[in-house]
Amino acid sequence: MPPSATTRRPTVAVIGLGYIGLPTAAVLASSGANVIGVDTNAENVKVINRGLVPFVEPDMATTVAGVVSQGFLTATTETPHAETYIVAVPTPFVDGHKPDLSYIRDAGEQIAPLLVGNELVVLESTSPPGTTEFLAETILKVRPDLTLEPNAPNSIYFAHCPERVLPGRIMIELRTNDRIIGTLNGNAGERARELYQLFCEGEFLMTDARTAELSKLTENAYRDVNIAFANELSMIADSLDINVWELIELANHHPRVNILQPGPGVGGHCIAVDPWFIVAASPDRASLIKTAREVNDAKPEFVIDKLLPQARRISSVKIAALGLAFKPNIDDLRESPARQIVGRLAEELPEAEILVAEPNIDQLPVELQACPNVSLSWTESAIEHADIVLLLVDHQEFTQLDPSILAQKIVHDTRGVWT
Ligand code: SAJ
Repeated sequence: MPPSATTRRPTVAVIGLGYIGLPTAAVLASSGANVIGVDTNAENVKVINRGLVPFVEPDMATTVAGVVSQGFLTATTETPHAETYIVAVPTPFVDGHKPDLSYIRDAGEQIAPLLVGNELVVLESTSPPGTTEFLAETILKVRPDLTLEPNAPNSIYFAHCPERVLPGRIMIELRTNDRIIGTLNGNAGERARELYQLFCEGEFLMTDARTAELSKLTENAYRDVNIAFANELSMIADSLDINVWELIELANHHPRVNILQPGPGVGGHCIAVDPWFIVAASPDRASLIKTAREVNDAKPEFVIDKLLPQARRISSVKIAALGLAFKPNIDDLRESPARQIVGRLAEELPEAEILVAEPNIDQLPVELQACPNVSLSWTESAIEHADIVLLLVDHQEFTQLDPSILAQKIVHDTRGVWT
C-alpha cells in the first residue's frame, strides 16, 4: 500500500535497469518510494531520464513517464547511497553452461564503499544456490569493517527475493504474483517484505536465501521440462505423420493431463538459462533437467532440417519468416530460437531471399543485418512474395491474418496457428 502523505518515502537504489529492474523501479516509485535506478548503459539512462523506455513491455511506458515527471524515479550510471539496494543484474552462463556471477560481483563492489551500516541489500537476479551469500562475501571483502551479525551499528542485511514475472505481463504480475523472500541474516526478509508490500498484493512466502534461490530455478526448470515433453512429442508425431496439435488437444481432455505447446525451441533469458544452474549445482543428479534442456535446444535444428530440403528444390527461393522475438507480442530477441533459425537459414541458403516480418522491431539484429539475403519486411508483403511461409512466433499480427493469404504457399507452422 502506498504511504500516506505524512509517511516518509524510503530511498531505494535499483541496480540494473533491464527487463526486471526498470519495471520494478517504476512500480516502486509509483507506490511510495524514491527510486534511483542505476545502469552501466549511459544511453538507456538518458532515455529513462527523459521519461521514455528503452524496450517494449505493455503498460510500462506510462508508469515510467509518470514517475520520472514527478521526480520519484531518476536514473544514473553512478551507484548512490541508499537505505535499500535491489540488485537486478544479469546472471548469464559462460562456456559449459556454468553460471557467470561477474555482474553480481561488480554490483557488490560498487555498493560496498557506500555502506554506513544498517542497509538492506536484496538480490532479485535469478541465481544459483549460494549467490546471496556470495554477494554478501563480496561486499564484506571490500568492507571488512562491516558485519552480517545482526543488530550492530555496522550490520548489513541481505535477502533474496527472486522475480517471477512473465514478460508481456510484467506490470500486472509485479503487483499480483506471490513473492518468495529468503533471509540470509537478521530480519532482512522482514524488511524486504515491508518494502515489497508497497506494491505487491500477493502472498509473501518466507524462507532462507538458498531455498529461495533454488525455488526460482525450480519453477523455470519445471516449465522447461514440460515444454520439452511437448517438443519431443512434436518430433515423434512428425515421424508418425500425426498432427501434434490435435494429439495434444485430445490428450488434454483427460482431467489430469495438461500438455504445453510445442514450438521452434525455447528462448528468453530465463527458461533457456536457469535450469543449467541446477545442472551446474548438482551435475550427477540433474539428469532429467539436463535432458529437457538438450531436447529444447535441439528443436531449432529440427525445424531447419524439415525446411531445407523443400527450400533447396525451389530455385531462387523466397522465404517469409514470421517473427524473431522469443515469444509472442514482445520485442525481446534474447536467446530467441526464431532468430537462431533465420540466421542458420541465411547461412545454409545463400541464394535464397529471406523476408523477415517482425512487427515489434524496426531494425534487424546486427548478425542478420550482416546477411545480404535477409531483410525486414511488412508481414503481408513478405507472405505475398514468398514461396515458403515459416511461422516462428505467434504474434497477434500473425494469428489475426486471413489464412486465405497462404493459398499456394508452402507453410511451416511451428506454433500451430494454422493447423
Ligand atoms: N514456450 C513454448 N511452449 C509453451 C510455453 C512456452 O514453446 O507452451 C516457449 C516460449 O515460446 C518461449 C519460452 O518457452 O520461447 C519461454 O517462455 P515462457 O512464456 O514460458 O516464459 P518466460 O521465459 O517469458 O518467463 C518465465 C516465467 N516462468 C515460469 O512460467 C515458470 C516467468 O514467470 C519468470 O519470471 C521468467 O521466466 C523469469 O524471469 O525467470
